[in-house]
Amino acid sequence: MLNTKIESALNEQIGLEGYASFLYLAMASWSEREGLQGCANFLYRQSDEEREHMLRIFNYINEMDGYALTPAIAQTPHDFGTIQALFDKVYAHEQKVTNSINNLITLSYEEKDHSTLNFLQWYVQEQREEEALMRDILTKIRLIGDGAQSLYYIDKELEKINRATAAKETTEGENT
Ligand code: OFO
Repeated sequence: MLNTKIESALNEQIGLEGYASFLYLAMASWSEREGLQGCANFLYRQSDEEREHMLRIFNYINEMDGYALTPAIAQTPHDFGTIQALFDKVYAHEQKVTNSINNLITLSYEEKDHSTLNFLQWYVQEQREEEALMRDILTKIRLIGDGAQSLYYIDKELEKINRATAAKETTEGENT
């Protein structure tokens, strides 16, 4: 059973994961329109992943006899300027999500909710990996350069990262 403070904090987290899913979907669409199919594929997959993160919390709340609520999703931006600006935004959002997970963990400690503490450990690792991945992408973009002629190489690099990430997820899925 969840206390109401934890239940509503988890429902807020659903909103953040849901927004991330829509934000990455908007970014995928923008990338596709810019002819950056590798970036688009990466972002479509990230968007699906965020939806799964959202559903994981949904299932947990209801399993714990709480009530998972569908969130209101704010309108995402539709114009991202440059690929570097886009990934700066992704990284900033991931940091925001990490912060929110940390606050949830602090609350779970305060409320002595060991089940939720245990449940949130998966997100701690996930956020660490996602932040590292986004930093890695930003470093590559800086190294390759953000100019028009560099975009082709950035896109190829993103396609490679996308394939590697998808393969890693498949392996992890088979082991859980
Ligand atoms: Fe849900 O992991 Fe990123 O935000």
